[in-house]
Amino acid sequence: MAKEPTHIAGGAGRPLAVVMWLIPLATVAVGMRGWLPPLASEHGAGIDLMLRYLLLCAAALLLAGHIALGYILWRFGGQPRVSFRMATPKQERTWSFFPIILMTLIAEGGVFVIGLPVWGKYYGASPADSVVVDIVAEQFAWNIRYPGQDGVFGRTSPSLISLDNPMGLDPSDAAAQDDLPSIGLMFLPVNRPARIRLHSRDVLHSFFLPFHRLKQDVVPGMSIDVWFVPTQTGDYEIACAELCGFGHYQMRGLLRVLSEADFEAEMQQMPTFQ
Ligand SMILES: [Cu+2]
Repeated sequence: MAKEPTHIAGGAGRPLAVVMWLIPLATVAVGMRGWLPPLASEHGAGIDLMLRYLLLCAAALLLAGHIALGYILWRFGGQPRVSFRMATPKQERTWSFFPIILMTLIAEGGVFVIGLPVWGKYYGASPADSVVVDIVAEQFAWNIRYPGQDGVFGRTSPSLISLDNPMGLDPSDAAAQDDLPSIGLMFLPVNRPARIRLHSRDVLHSFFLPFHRLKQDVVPGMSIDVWFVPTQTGDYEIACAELCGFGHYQMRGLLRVLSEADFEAEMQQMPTFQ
């Protein structure tokens, strides 16, 4: 004869139930603190909303699950034995299907309704008056380039890469003459769209502007564009969010967001490639 299952929690059922309730409550209370850095871009509001919505869904599920588990411990923990009544296969199917539908509607629905428009804008075509910046990531620096007066980026070639010419700009190309290269320092005008064109010279990097809620992997062999509108002037860190090698920690740059007039003045002062 099969041995009857004995109780698991015994007399400790009620203290365990309290722990079961307190842990998620403490987690949610800590999570309510504002963890995000102050927002400094237009599209970032949509990203923050998406993040808060998903955290709220996760918190509700965490609380609901722990309240139910705690209740079972509180109610039945002290019993000398627990008898199990197994569900029928049909009941199991029904109760598996129900949470799938609920989660799809609540969480995935939120992703589609809130997240998809932000995603579409982030990767979509940028307005005609956008400032375009070309960035080549390398171990362990951000090579930044503006097209200069002619508005056209000059030709580049990997064979021309050197210490003095880290982006491999071609001096024989007329469009390259007035290009404005910079290492680790990027200027942008406030309240004007900026299109960032990302390439990598070596390994996988990730272009990260935490205050602007902008993060994009930089993949060797690919050219990836994202665009955003900075809404605050000031200095912001450009970080690499990909563990890209031993010097990863020092792969930092600076984004300086200026007024339109200051930005134009800065562009005038930057030395051209040739
Ligand atoms: Cu990196």
